Amino acid sequence: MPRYRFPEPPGRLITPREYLMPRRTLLAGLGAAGLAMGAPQLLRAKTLSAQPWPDSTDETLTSREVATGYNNFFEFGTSKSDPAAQAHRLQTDPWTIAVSGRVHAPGEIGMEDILSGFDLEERIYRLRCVEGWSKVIPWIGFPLKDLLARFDPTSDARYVEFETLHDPEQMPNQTGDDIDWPYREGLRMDEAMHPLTLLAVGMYGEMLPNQCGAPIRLVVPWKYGFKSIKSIVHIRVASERPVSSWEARAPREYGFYANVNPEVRHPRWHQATERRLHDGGRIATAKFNGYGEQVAHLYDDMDLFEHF
Ligand SMILES: Nc1nc2c(c(=O)[nH]1)N[C@H]1C(S)=C(S)[C@@H](COP(=O)(O)O)O[C@H]1N2
Ligand SMILES: [Mo]
Repeated sequence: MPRYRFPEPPGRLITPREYLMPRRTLLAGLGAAGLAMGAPQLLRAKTLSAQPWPDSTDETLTSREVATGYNNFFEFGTSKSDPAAQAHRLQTDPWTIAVSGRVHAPGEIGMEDILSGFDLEERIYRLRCVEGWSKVIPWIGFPLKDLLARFDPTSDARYVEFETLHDPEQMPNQTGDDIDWPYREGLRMDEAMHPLTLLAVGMYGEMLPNQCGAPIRLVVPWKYGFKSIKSIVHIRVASERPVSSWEARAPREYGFYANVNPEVRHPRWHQATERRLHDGGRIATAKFNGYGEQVAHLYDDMDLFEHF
């Protein structure tokens, strides 16, 4: 018996035809056999329909091949090709996320509960991601706020911290010291509650491939890529600002906020342009990665040069 079924698609379909044709659901990928094999499963059943974020980009999508072959996932190595070559070692089923800290209902939630709790068939978000290079990806996911709500944050909840799995047997580069493992990231509560802050579970109509952060990762489109932490096992709601892994490693290079700001140089390189991966073209990087209309108000009274 399927553990999750897509309802009938809504009438208005916006996502490009090529991502509607495969007629897949996330369901097949949930089977133990499916995920254990590591390959993203072809998803069966009803049409995967779409209701993207209304202001999502109309830029050309990055091909699936490029998006899944050029990655950063330091747990598997530091070169862009390591994740695709090594991430098959990661066992993503079963998977649970523990939610702790400033919440009234701390606990654990399994991936199948997460997936069955959201109308994923209506949740395709075509968003751009940037960090020197840029991709445009049709994510499947849901706003982080919808998961946080299930755990009922307390009134002094001001930040959210995320942690990736720590298991050097599955993640071979965790024996090295590139990062103080496990990989950790954080958001301020209003950033975490913004509807553009997603937990992604799929892309291109399939379950996330391991190198892209299976089975569940963060996507924060107006921030530099390193904020979008992969393969999350722990979410801690906090009253104090957490210190993220990159910030801990090099505080002058990687700020907590990490908002895309082409005017703020990284000490070792400028951040004014990006290389578009779909055609190799170099283009000017937009402030907030182009999502300023949606998110600039979050930072109205902040100096974004000081809080970079
Ligand atoms: N756990 C974990 N999450 C991670 C990383 C990582 O090394 N480990 N790299 C980050 C960085 S630096 C980037 S640019 C993006 C890359 O995401 P992509 O490979 O899907 O493009 O993932 C982010 N999330
Ligand atoms: Mo990155």
